[in-house]
Amino acid sequence: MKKIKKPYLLSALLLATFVMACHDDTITDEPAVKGKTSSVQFQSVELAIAENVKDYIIKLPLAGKATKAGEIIIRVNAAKSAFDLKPAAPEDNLHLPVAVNDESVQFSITPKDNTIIDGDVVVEFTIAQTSEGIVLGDKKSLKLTITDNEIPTTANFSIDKTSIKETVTNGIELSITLSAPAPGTGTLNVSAQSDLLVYNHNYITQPAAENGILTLPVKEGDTQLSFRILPVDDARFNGSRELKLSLTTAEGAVSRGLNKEHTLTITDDELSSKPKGYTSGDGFWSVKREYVYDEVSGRIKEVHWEQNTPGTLKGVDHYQYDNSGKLIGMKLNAVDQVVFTWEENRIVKKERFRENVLKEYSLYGYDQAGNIGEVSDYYVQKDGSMPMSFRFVYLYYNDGNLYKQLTYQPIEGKDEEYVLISTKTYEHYINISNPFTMVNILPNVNSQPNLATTYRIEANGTNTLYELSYELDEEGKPIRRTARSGNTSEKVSYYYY
Ligand SMILES: [Ca+2]
Ligand SMILES: [Ca+2]
Ligand SMILES: [Ca+2]
Repeated sequence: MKKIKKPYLLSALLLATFVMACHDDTITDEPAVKGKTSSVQFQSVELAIAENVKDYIIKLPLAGKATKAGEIIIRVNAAKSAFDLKPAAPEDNLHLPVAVNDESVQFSITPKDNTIIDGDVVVEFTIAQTSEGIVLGDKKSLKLTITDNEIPTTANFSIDKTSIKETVTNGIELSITLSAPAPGTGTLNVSAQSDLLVYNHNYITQPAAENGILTLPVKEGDTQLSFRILPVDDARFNGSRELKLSLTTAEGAVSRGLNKEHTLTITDDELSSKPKGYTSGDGFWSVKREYVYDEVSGRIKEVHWEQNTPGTLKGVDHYQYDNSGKLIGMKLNAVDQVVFTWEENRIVKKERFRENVLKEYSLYGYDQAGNIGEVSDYYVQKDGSMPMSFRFVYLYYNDGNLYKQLTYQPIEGKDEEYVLISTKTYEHYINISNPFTMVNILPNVNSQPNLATTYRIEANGTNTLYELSYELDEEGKPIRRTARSGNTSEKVSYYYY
């Protein structure tokens, strides 16, 4: 006998006496509680097995051999389609026969194995009934978890970036690769986000996105998913804009891999190839200009400029137009106001005001071909007077390219008499369009429609010739200009939208 604690000692002794007296088989019909009993229970209350095991044996030990033949009934609580039992369990009851001297009863379970992600199944076995001579131990029930042995397939964007022209309105298909055929059904969500692109306005998706989320269903066996982005073609100069696509959530037979992001650039046909700006200089000094265009009209809206000499100066000039699109002014870096005066469809005067006070002005004269032939600059002096400071004369080739700029200064005290102080000469041009003139006379005028290949400057008794060479992009637009003279060279880089 096992040790028994004191309060039960007496009854235990009585029971022991009784058992010893009644060990004879002749009294097997006596109530079991009065006879020798064995107890039955599960070995544990919880257990997990994989979906793909076969004939897994679940044993219920009998503490004390069985003294009588009988049976133990175990109630099975689960969707029975998930497994087979041996013996079978009609009406959810497993009948396990017990023979005399049995030390255990058992049954086996074979889960239904499949290739799909169908989740775990929990089966509860409960000892519902025992025959005479068998009592219940503590572990009356077993919670058996049949774990699904399929793992989700992994979804990754096939590539991380693409671009599409706004005009390709049937769109682009973007694919998502699955690492293995999908073991079941699932759902993958893709978010579409952009600072500049608005759904329905600038693009749509197939399947349609709801609140920026596309829902892609996954079918069993799928090895790839895809969706389409369809740009909306508009007439606006809206430039290249990025759409960020992200795999946000995955459910069921699919999980997210490492390549969760894809950037789609929608390029604009209106702004495409327009001059964006340039940088020039070397390590010590540099100049930068960037042009920003109005989205509706396509006209230059702002010029962002920066100078490093080596101290940095930068600012933004805003161009101002009237209703007909004429450039009527510029706000320079939010300080100075430039006003253009037009006559017969051309600018004849430019004035610069600071706090409404005129600081300088220029007068423009045109030659017979309509080119600007002469410019006179007038600056305010300390005494408040505004004499002419410089006079420029421009000479052109027949095709409108600038040939020579002559710079004069008035001779003090002598009316209408000038001294030539410098000339710039462009002796050769090549037949390639030049979006960035080297001589900005007025912002709405290109004095060099073609690329110049030489540039000569004569000033202070010197005469320097620069050879200009260009690097072109695949569309034939200049992307770099190198000016060489002797051992010195200077580079300018040009950029486009
Ligand atoms: Ca499965
Ligand atoms: Ca367009
Ligand atoms: Ca556009």
